[in-house]
Order: sequence, then C-alpha cells, then structure tokens
Amino acid sequence: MNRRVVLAARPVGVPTEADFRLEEKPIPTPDDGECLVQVSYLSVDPYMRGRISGRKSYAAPVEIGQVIVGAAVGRVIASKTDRFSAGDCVMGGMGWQEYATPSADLLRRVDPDAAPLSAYIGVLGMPGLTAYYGLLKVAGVNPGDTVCVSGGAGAVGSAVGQIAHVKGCRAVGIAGGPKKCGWITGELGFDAAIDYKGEDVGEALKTAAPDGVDVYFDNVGGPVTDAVFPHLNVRSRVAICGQISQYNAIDAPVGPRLLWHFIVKRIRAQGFLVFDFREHDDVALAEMASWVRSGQLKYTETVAEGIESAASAFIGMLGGANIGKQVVKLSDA
Ligand code: NAP
Ligand code: FER
Repeated sequence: MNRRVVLAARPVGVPTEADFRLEEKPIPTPDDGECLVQVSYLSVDPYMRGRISGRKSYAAPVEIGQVIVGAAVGRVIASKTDRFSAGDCVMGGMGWQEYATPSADLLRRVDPDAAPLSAYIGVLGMPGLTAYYGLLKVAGVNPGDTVCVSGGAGAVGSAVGQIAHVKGCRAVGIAGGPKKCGWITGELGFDAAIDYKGEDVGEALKTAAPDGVDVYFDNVGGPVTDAVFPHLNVRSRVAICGQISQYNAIDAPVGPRLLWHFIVKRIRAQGFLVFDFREHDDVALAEMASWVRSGQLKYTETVAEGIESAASAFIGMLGGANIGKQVVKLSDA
C-alpha cells in the first residue's frame, strides 16, 4: 500500500495536525512517460504554507483531499519511459507520499555516490539554488561587502552566509536562539550571529556590522527586517527571498514605514523566485557541489522519520524547530 498525506482542511493561522490526514491507497502504476518512484526523503518547505491556503499564486492551490505537494528524492522501481530505468535515483515533485508516479519530464537524475540523497532537496536542491541566485544574481556581491541574512540557520540562510564567505564578504546571520547562533558562527564560520529572540537586533547590528550592511538577504520580514533597514548602506541591495514571519498571519499586519531609508540611501530591493533562474541550474548546482566538496559549504539536516511525521515536521519547521534543512525520511534508497 501507499501511505500519503492529504489536505483535510485549510489552515487558519498556524497549521495544526488536524489540517492533514494520512490515508492508504494501492501503490499506483505508472502510465506512458512516467516512472514509479519509491520516495527516500521528502522536503517540507515554507512555500507549502501558501499552497495549502487556497491563495492564488504561480501554481494552483492544493485542494481539500489532494496530496500535499512537495519535492522528494527516491529510487525508480518501475519505468515507462526510456529516460529512466529501475534503480535510478531521481529528484522532483512527488508530494507527501511513499510512492509516486511523476512524469519523467519533471524529474532530475541525481547521483547517490556524489552526495547523500537528502542533499538534493537541500543544499544541492531548491533551497541551495535560492541562496545562490538571491545572493549572486539578485543582490550581487563585491569582496569586502557585509552580507546580513535573516533565517540564518535555515536551509537557505545557512548557505547564504557561506557563499558570501566564498565571495570574500563578511557574513552576519540572524537566527532564533543561542544554539542556532552558535552553529552558524562555530561550525559554518559566519563572522557574527544575532539571536533575534534574545537580543535587540538593531543594537546588536552596531557591533555585528560596524560598517553597515551592503546586502540584506531577507528570509523572514516583520520586526527583524524593520531592525535591519536603518543599518543599510548607501547603494546597498536587499534580496527579498521570503517573509516567513507573515505566512501564518490571518490579516496582513501593517508595520512601521521604513522605506524612507531606501530613498536616502538609494537602496535597491528586489523580490525573486528561484524558478526565474532555472536555465542556470546546471552551472549553479555544479558550483555548489564543488563548494560542498572543498568544505566551504557545510550543511546539516533535521530529519523526521516516516510519512506519519510529515505534518508535524512541516508545522515544526514553520515555528523554528529545525536547524538546517528539514527533511522527512521515508525509506532507505
Ligand atoms: P528554513 O529557514 O530552513 O526554516 C524556516 C525558519 O524560519 C525556521 O527554522 C525559523 O527559524 C524561521 N522563522 C519562523 N518564524 C519566524 C519569525 N516569525 N521570525 C523570524 N524567523 C522565523 O526554511 P527555508 O526553506 O530555508 O526558507 C527560508 C525562507 O526562504 C522562507 O521565507 C521561504 O519562503 C524562502 N524561500 C524563498 C524562495 C524563493 O524562490 N523566493 C525559495 C525557497 C525559500 P528561527 O528559529 O531562526 O526563527
Ligand atoms: C517560497 C515562498 C514563496 C517559495 C515560493 C514562493 C519556492 C512563491 C509564492 C507564490 O508565487 O505565490 O519559499 O519557494
């Protein structure tokens, strides 16, 4: 049988486990052009909060009763396409389920000998690419810049600070709690970390970024971002990647109006989607993999076990329970 998680109800505010339902169906059979994949790891990501909300976006929302969308990695166990054979490892959108029959067009082959399979939904997957494009193509960095990243101990943010280092920048991370802050400065080599739950971010930036901030990579929005804006330098750049502090909001909060800084300092802010840069994925992933091999790009994962823990892993990630990338392990490849 195939166990899968479907949307039971549209969450209001912070999602609860009752918004999701585990169900059992027969293992599907692939049609022409499809593969049957046994999933090893599935990804839980912040964007899924938007997809289950019913809000209109670049993609159709998940409807009640439908399998929750999401990327996964696994092994092909039957194939009705000449592009993949049984035994191949693949990454793609397969949803929260143990077996899936994705179309071969939507799958990328991955090498289980080059990196652990879970890395292909993390540092060598969509979150890693987001860090790479947001920093290098959206913001743009010069050696000597101070790069500040919020969500600094998460999947995207932890890569941003390290790529900034590769490019000769000072890396300042903002994250929740001393454990996360200690990890990014200790293990990952960030130059400074600010615990937004325990410190005044604006005050702390005076010592963490004494020359101001040249690039702000924003993953969270809200009060953390309000505290960074006054520290932005003349001609600094803001890459607006995510606003996770707002994803569970029921009414759009009205915040302080800090855009005056953008006029005075001629700041450029740009939102982006990782998919905008798809044509560069092969080059970017090769470069990211080379930094992982050289030890310049480290990563960690928070691993939940079993399809029955997917909803709690997702809810936990939205609340900050993860350090590094949150994944759910379903089977050994
Ligand atoms: P992640 O950072 O691994 O996990 C989410 C983290 O958000 C939590 O661990 C938590 O860390 C933090 N958080 C939750 N509520 C917060 C709040 N109120 N204020 C500050 N921080 C809060 O997730 P990710 O996959 O790397 O994604 C990070 C951001 O990038 C998200 O906003 C996501 O939407 C965005 N993103 C954008 C794109 C794109 O194409 N634009 C692609 C991928 C991801 P703390 O313990 O530090 O609070
Ligand atoms: C994300 C946040 C938002 C993300 C995508 C979006 C891929 C896109 C939302 C939309 O188009 O409505 O983390 O990651």
